[in-house]
Amino acid sequence: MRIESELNDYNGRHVKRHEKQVSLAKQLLELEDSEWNKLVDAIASFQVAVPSWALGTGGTRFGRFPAGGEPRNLEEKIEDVGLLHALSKATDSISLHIPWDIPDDVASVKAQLAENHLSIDAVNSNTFQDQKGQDFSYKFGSLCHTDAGVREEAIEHNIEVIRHGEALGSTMLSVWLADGSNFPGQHNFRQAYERTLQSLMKIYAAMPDNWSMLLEYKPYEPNFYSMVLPDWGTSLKMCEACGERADVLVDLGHHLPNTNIEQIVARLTHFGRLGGFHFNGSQYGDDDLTTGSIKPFQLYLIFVELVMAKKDKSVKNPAVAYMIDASHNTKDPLVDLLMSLEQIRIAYAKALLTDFNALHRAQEENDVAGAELILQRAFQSDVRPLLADARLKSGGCVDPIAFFNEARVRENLVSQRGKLSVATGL
Ligand code: PSV
Ligand code: MN
Repeated sequence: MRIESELNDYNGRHVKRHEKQVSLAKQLLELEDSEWNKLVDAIASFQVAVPSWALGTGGTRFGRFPAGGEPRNLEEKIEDVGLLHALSKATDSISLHIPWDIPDDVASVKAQLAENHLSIDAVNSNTFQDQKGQDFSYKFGSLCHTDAGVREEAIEHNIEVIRHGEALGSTMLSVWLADGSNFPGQHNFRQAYERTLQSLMKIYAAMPDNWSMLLEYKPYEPNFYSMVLPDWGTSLKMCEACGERADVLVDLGHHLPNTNIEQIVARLTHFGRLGGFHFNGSQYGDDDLTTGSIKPFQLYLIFVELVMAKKDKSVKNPAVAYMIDASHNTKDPLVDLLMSLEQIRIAYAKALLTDFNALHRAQEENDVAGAELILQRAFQSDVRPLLADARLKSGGCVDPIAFFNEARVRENLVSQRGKLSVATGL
């Protein structure tokens, strides 16, 4: 969908109001122009990948209610992320899931990516479903399986994912395993761990030198008694055993309720093994809700850790891959993703506004109230004009969701792709 002229027209009609808000925000946040511009640049360069599987409706265990106009193939998924990026200027890459997103024509996919100013983020393997024609079943696990044949099949699949990723210019393999047991006694926990590790080591060895592996943990699946990779500690141990280019991936929804995720983030940065994030919102478990919709303060605290780590020269490997991993049932998927992108940048901007020197002093002096007040001061600020300015200065839209609705983007997609189009994948 070509939107440049409509976008310029929309921005032109709203720029006066935006300028007024910028001037008020500068006063309220007590920022000089140079400080404002520095923040705008930092926010503008903060990019979060969108996964190919989040562009359509996900559904629940009981049903799915299509949004209409959902992308039917890889090209249309790239088109949708291109649109999200054109509006938000906050998502310059797409993460693919193999086998759902195997390209028919690599050269034309690359050309389409370049046209949309996008690149390929991590490529994800899928050993949580059996694929047509495969020799063995993952019913009782994949990399952890008792049968070496099944393990080999899952290892080969991951290597095939790496090859597809290489062709498209990716440099990251993301591994999430649904391996686990349903009942007590089913698994020998120690052996299941060891088999998984040996399998992962083979996959790691097959990666090109400039690649890294992201290992995602998750405490439970419905109907499961145990997961082979349930927590950050297990993931960290496996990464350390695999090698320097294996890092832990934190999916916000993959924690039991009330887990202190910000402390996990601090631990992993301390060990130099935080590789990536999957952002989403969660009330109970892996709800895959809009990022920041339930616990915006926790999201801010996570960013405080990330920004602090970046400032700290003793932290090794502070580069982190950011991605949204959400599912949409009642909201329009594209609107939901725009909402998440906004919330993530809001939390980041607030973390950037945090007075870390004062926080450090308060911590050293055991000034408990003072330390908390420093965080609250930044968290309670309204940073939305900063974000809008970052978008405008990068050529995006002053208000992406208002534009999306006014330009009737979903209605246009429905007329092009149909009401019942189904995204390949989840
Ligand atoms: C399943 O929980 C999951 O949502 C994981 O978070 C993965 O990242 C994603 O699916 C794609 O495999
Ligand atoms: Mn995830």
